[in-house]
Amino acid sequence: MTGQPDPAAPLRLAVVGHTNAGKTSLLRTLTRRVDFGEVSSRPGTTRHVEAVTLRVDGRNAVRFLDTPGLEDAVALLAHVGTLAGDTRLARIRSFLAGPEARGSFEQEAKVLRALVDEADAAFVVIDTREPVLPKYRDEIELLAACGRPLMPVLNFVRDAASREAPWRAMLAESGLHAVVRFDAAAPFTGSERDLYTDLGTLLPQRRDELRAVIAHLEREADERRAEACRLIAAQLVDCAALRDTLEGADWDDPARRQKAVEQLREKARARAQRGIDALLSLYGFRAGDAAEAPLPALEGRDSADLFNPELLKRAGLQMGGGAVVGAALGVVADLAVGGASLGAGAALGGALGGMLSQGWGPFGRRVMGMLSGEHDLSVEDAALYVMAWQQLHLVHQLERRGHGANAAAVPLASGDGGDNAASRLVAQAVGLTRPARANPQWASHGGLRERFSGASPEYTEAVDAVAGALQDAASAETDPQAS
Ligand SMILES: Nc1nc2c(ncn2[C@@H]2O[C@H](COP(=O)(O)OP(=O)(O)OP(=O)(O)O)[C@@H](O)[C@H]2O)c(=O)[nH]1
Ligand SMILES: [Mg+2]
Repeated sequence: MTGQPDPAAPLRLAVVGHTNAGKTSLLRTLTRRVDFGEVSSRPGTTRHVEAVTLRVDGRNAVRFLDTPGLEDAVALLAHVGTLAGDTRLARIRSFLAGPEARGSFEQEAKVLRALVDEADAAFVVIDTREPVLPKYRDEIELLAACGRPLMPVLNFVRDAASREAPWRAMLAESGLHAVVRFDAAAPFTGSERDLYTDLGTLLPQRRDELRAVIAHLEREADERRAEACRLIAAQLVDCAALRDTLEGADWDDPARRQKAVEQLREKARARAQRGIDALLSLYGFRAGDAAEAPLPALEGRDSADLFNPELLKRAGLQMGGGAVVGAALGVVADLAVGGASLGAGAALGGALGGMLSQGWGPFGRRVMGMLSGEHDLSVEDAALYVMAWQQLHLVHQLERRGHGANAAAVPLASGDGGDNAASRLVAQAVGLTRPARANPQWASHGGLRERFSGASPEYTEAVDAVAGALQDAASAETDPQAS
């Protein structure tokens, strides 16, 4: 159990602490596994020691042990004090070998056994909302007696009730000077890096392994964001390619026309929902974790709906005021009705453009009679902008969210951030979907899993271009100085 580490063996880290401190939540967040263990606000949730590994470059780099919460440290410390042994660790071993370890202190014994026999070090998770009670001092003393390096992890530090200072003071008194702040529900940017870096000060002989873990996590984060941008880009290109054709008679009937508009909107919403689900799963969350899903939406009611008129209006401004689509079909301008553009089709030619942009009225009166051909409906750029912005914002949230919180879902943004570098880049990304307007067959690439197989080079090129602009937008949003 002691001596030099086997370089092929994973680093073994026990996660210990008082019941309900957020141990299982921390592990979910560190391993990005929303399905690991059971998380609940009721105490005593985790009943057994459970392992979960973090793989780095194809090998098991860290083996975490989730443990049950400590409940009765005061009584246990008193009991251990009565046992035979020259050292604290010897007395802990006597306890683990004795009958009480299978009796009234069974829960505590599981924790201490994991620490003594199966761990190289431990994270001690602390609910900093709690006052520093004597029982918590006893917990630290018991854990320290196990002779393993301990790294306190201050949890719930974002909570208004957090009492970080007295906890830090108590830990320092106990000889625990390396302390990490970590909110398992909403981790700070870089706090994972701090966690492993500081652990390296306690485990100097494992420092290189820990550096490799950090490098891997950062690479993974970059790759995840690039993949997220490709997913959003595929949704946008797919939606830009959506095109429904209306026969002349359906076109002439306002009710049928409106129905066709709504059908197209539904298609766009369904695709957006698929994009959201794909993003959630990419970040290790479950579908349904994003609140205010745009489906099913009542027009104008749902603040996060793609076709919310207010959002479209703002998006239209950001897009440069116009709703100019369908250029590849030879159409100069579109008649936009709440985000579903009523493309006039190639047959119209350019001459009617100015008139069409006036709205339904003039169109109905002056043009309707002239036309009896087919008409194309397509999704307006402004709606694509709303979709891109919402999904990018979701990515931003997911990057900052822990996997332990089973409470609040991620809200979908109901507006953009105004005119800034990020929103200009989003507008640029939408502009890059243009080739899709001339390729209605691309709309069927919507199945995300197979989105790149069998796709034409033009399609892949368009998705890559849009994804590139979205990546720039994501960086601009994360770091406003970056652009
Ligand atoms: N706001 C917030 N909630 C958290 C945080 N960490 C955990 N929680 C919540 O606190 C409760 C307890 O979390 P668990 O992860 O089950 O705690 P535990 O230490 O594993 O508990 P036991 O297994 O019972 O010992 C759950 O409701 C979590 O969602 C945090 O950092 N911030
Ligand atoms: Mg637990």
